[in-house]
Amino acid sequence: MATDKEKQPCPSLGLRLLGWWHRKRHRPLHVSPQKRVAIVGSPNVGKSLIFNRLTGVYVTVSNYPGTTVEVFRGCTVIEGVHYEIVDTPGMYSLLPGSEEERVARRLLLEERPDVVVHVVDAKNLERMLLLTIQLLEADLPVVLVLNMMDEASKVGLEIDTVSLTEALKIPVLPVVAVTGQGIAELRRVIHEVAHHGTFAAIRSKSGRGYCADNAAVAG
Ligand SMILES: Nc1nc2c(ncn2[C@@H]2O[C@H](COP(=O)(O)OP(=O)(O)OP(=O)(O)O)[C@@H](O)[C@H]2O)c(=O)[nH]1
Ligand SMILES: [Mg+2]
Repeated sequence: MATDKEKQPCPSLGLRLLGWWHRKRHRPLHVSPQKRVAIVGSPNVGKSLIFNRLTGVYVTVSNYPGTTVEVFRGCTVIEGVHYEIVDTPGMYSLLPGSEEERVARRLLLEERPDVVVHVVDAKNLERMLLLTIQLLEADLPVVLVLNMMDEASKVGLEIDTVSLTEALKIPVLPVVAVTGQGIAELRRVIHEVAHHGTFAAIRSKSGRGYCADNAAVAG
């Protein structure tokens, strides 16, 4: 007598091909990451949009251990290297205040990501640089993303990214997350920082130095 398994009809070639494609699409989630990237910044600056642009739609969501704070983890491959990207809860400061800030702080200081992408709203840059300084003081490999450059331009704001790169000694990138402008360059810089550090990333552009608008950095 046929078992239940034997009674099931053999899947068609189409279904088997669909299964193969599905496994292939999801494979990156099951590969252990070689490098880890954390996206940090104040609430509502576009962290999740940048996270989505970097990872696509396949993400896992879980509560951070011992908390009710949700942490999104996704992945991407840059030049053959597998990266885990973590979208952290909004934080104003590295000094823990809210539960979200405590989780973000632990993600940074305990997991020690290979790259920390600090996203700021370009319109409120000055106010948000405090966190950049704290991240640098914690000896984290920071890339500063000036997001919402479309809105900054609309109100006539011009940001001297060359001076900012020179002053902070980290890559500074203008991004418009809603259109995807600057994301390809962000991927390149993440890869560079993960492998060679922030200083090399600054200098890697055309061998003359890197900054957001492709101009040379002095020195
Ligand atoms: N105009 C403009 N709007 C943007 C840009 N990036 C993000 N936004 C908008 O800003 C809002 C917040 O974006 P999110 O990606 O949710 O921001 P977040 O930092 O993840 O916010 P929290 O998770 O609450 O901390 C959304 O309405 C986005 O559409 C940008 O480059 N330009
Ligand atoms: Mg978010």
